[in-house]
Amino acid sequence: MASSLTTFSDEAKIALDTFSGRAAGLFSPSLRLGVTGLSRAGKTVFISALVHNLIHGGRLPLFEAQKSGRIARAFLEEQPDDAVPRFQYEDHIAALVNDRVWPESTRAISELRLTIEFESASGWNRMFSAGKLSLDIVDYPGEWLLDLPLLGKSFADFSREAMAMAALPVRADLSEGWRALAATIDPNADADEMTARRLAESFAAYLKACKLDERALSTLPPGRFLMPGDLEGSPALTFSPLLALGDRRPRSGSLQAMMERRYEAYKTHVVKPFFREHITRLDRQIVLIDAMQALNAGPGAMADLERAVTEILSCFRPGRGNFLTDLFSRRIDRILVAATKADHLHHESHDRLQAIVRRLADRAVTRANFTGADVDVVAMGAVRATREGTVKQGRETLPVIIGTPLKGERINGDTFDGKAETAIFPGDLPEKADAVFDVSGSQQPDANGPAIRFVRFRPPKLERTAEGVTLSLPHIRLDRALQFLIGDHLA
Ligand SMILES: Nc1nc2c(ncn2[C@@H]2O[C@H](COP(=O)(O)OP(=O)(O)OP(=O)(O)O)[C@@H](O)[C@H]2O)c(=O)[nH]1
Ligand SMILES: [Mg+2]
Repeated sequence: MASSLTTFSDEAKIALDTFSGRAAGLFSPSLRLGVTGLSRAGKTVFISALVHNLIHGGRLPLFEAQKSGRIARAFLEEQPDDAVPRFQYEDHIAALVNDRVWPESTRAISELRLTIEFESASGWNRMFSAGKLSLDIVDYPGEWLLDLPLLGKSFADFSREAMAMAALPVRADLSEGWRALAATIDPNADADEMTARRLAESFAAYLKACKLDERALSTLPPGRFLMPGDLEGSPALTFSPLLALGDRRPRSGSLQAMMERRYEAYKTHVVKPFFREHITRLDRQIVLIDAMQALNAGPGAMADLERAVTEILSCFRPGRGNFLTDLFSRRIDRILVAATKADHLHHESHDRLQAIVRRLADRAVTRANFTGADVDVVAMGAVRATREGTVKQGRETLPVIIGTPLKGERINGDTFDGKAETAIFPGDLPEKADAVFDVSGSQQPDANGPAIRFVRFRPPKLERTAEGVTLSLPHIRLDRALQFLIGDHLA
């Protein structure tokens, strides 16, 4: 299978990249960090908060190099790749800090280089290393990552899996229209552009519906069907899985042959270049998960999130079992699975959130048969938009979170104006992590109402010092994430 997937020129190109990467690395050690997550997971906010806290010497007690005062300075430098858009750090920070609004949704890849000058903790290292680390941070739409498994799947495999997934209880009603249409189509009929388009549009509409808040599903390839970018309307995006494909090769000129060709074109022209140019060069990876939204939507969404994480991990699995590993020029040695937006919960629930995500990651690691990289888990809030308090209700004292809900958010019929601060009791996460994955009891979302209820908050108001300097963005366990992701390179 491998030979049909990689051409000689791919491998040669990757070898060259590796070589030049290594050569460059001699002069300035660099670490490439991939920030992955489905859309709205919090990638842009995470990167902005990470850079802001490092540049402004934020409070990072669990980040050893910072805590022990060994970081001399952190600053932005010109990024290594001229052809990749720069991550608009300054704009995002201005929005967060000055206007207290969240950054807009990102639609394409971007990159940023942060250089850290530090003093090594060991005298031996101090002698040999320059005490300088360049952190290259790559931000890209998470949906695109879910395309990687397609590289190993034929059109028939893809069709079979897509059909099986569409029939799951949590998706069946959303996919009904597309499945009904697909059932009327004979794959052996003559290829016809209008049929292809109707099928593709119906399939894309189903994928988009899965992504909405109420379902919050995660495993939705092909990623460009959700975020087409400049490929909108191109033949490489005008295909759909087909029903009842035989084992025989499709007749030339048939609809099946056409769909298959376009599926292969999607892999060759969309998935592979992205993979080759960005993913194979990563050293570390953080996978951001908005578990809050999936928890809100129910066990079906949690199971789907787990499937997405499993598929992602299988792409990074080293060894012979993985056709993708031959392509890697560097080896990802650490992956952090981070539940974001923990500031929506009182800290008493953080351990439970972390237990749920650990449970999810552990099962994904087992299912993906994953070894070779350290995988860790953290419940994190890249930007902490709330503070904590208590509210008395009758004899009970409830732990609450206090913040400014975004304009238009609602709770119990009240609509917020985006100005007033409010105390909210978000509810408790279940004590046992298993409970949130259990689809046997309630397969439809919201059968018993959501376990937790959350509203979106505005970014926090930052204090200014007497000199008028704005303090760094508050966070929850961003320092722990940093320690895991880059701490060893600053030892
Ligand atoms: N309270 C809180 N909200 C957050 C945090 N991170 C992200 N959010 C919310 O989640 C939304 C999405 O965050 P982004 O960082 O833009 O998400 P993204 O992964 O870059 O999304 P795309 O660019 O659409 O792929 C924000 O607009 C905030 O409402 C956080 O740490 N705390
Ligand atoms: Mg973004």
